[in-house]
Amino acid sequence: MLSEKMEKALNDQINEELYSSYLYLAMSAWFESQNLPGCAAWMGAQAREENGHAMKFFKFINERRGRVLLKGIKEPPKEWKSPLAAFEASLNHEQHITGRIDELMNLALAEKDHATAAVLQWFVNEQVEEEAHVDSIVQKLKMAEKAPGALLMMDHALGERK
Ligand code: OFO
Repeated sequence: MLSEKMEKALNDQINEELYSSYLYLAMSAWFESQNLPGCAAWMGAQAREENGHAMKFFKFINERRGRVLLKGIKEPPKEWKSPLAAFEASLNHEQHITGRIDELMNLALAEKDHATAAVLQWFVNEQVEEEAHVDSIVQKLKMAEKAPGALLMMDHALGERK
């Protein structure tokens, strides 16, 4: 059984994950408008992955006989100054999510809720991977700013993401 406090915190995280998905979908739409289909595809894949994160929490709450309660999803931004600015915003967002996951883990440990802690451990590892991945794209985009043509090559490479 989930405590009431944990159930609410996990429901809030479903909303955070759905917002993440919405944010990356908005970035995908913006990249399409900038004629960067590879970046758009990368963000589209990211949006689907975030939806999967929301569903992991959704399934877990149900398995623990909790009640999933969905809330409204905040409107994401529509524009970014540059491809670099969009990926930097993505990195900031992932750092925010890491903070949220850490808080959830603190709560699970304080409540001695080992089942929830085990699920959260997957997210702790996932956040390390996500932050590292986005950060490496940010670093490459910084280098690409000084090399004409490099952005198009990066766009092509990012479009290879499955
Ligand atoms: Fe990007 O990891 Fe979920 O939110």
